[in-house]
Amino acid sequence: MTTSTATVALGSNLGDRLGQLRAGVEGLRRLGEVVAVSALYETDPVGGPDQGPYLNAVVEIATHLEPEDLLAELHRIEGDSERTRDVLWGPRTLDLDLITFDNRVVASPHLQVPHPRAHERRFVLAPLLDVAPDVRLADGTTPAQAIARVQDQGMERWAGDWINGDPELGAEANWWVFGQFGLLTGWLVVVLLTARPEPSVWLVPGALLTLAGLGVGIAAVVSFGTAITPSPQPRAGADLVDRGVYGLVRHPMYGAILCATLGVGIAARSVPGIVMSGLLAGLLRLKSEREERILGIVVAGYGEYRRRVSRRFVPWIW
Ligand code: PH2
Ligand code: MG
Ligand code: MG
Repeated sequence: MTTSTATVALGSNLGDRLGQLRAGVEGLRRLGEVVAVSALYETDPVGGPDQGPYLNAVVEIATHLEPEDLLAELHRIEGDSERTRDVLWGPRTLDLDLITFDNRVVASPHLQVPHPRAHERRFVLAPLLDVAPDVRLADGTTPAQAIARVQDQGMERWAGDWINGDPELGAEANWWVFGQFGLLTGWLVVVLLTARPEPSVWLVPGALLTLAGLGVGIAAVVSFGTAITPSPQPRAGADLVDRGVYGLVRHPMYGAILCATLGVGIAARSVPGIVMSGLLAGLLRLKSEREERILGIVVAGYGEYRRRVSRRFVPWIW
């Protein structure tokens, strides 16, 4: 029996995207030997209607199947993921595309190999470069040559073993925590040094804001549970928390910290303290953006949650 080497591109932008990609690789293991799995990529959608970002990867398999039979099996695996095929290039739970098959050229009505558009798509080329840099694409180029022309298509690469573990922010996670507590310490020192103790009209609104912040902070811990952490890296196997204050904003703890520090600054009439709260707001905004990138991959349903709960820190406002 002859063994052939094929590359298959996987994509998902609906529901539990990572879970579906893993299920796709599991399905491919039944068609032959999975020789290599690329890194995981989050990619801007290319073509089609307005739709959410994709997760993409490429797998190389050694198989005894012929191209047409392999294609039929890919469609069967897609069917197992309850894929619906209503919109051309529209959102899908799992898409498996045959990219190359040895160095064979197939041109039949329902199958073209090498894939006729792979060389125009960074979401195929980047992961293909990870596993099979020497393949020839439909226009005769290699992945490295073709990718130079599509650098404008947005993507982020998540290195590491995404089959057995979650994507990780790595050392970056620690820097965000370090920055956050550094700014909080700076804020405290600045407020203590510049507070104006004589009573003023600012005392009551400042104190109310501080109490509101403390209340929201406690409510966030109650909703999230004791597994709450200052790290932007989600814990392994984390579930979506969308109850309580997490139904009002996506980052109630950050909202609480901003509210409380601003309240203290106002009550103490410390302009430098208020400026520090502003810096903290900027840092927490950037931190939450990085955090949401990885939450969107690791926590099933986060994309839908993000659309439902549209504000990060302050209901209706921010
Ligand atoms: N698949 C499509 C259409 N557009 N865009 C990205 N980023 N990733 C995909 O897998 C993808 C796409 C049709 O299959
Ligand atoms: Mg496709
Ligand atoms: Mg397809």
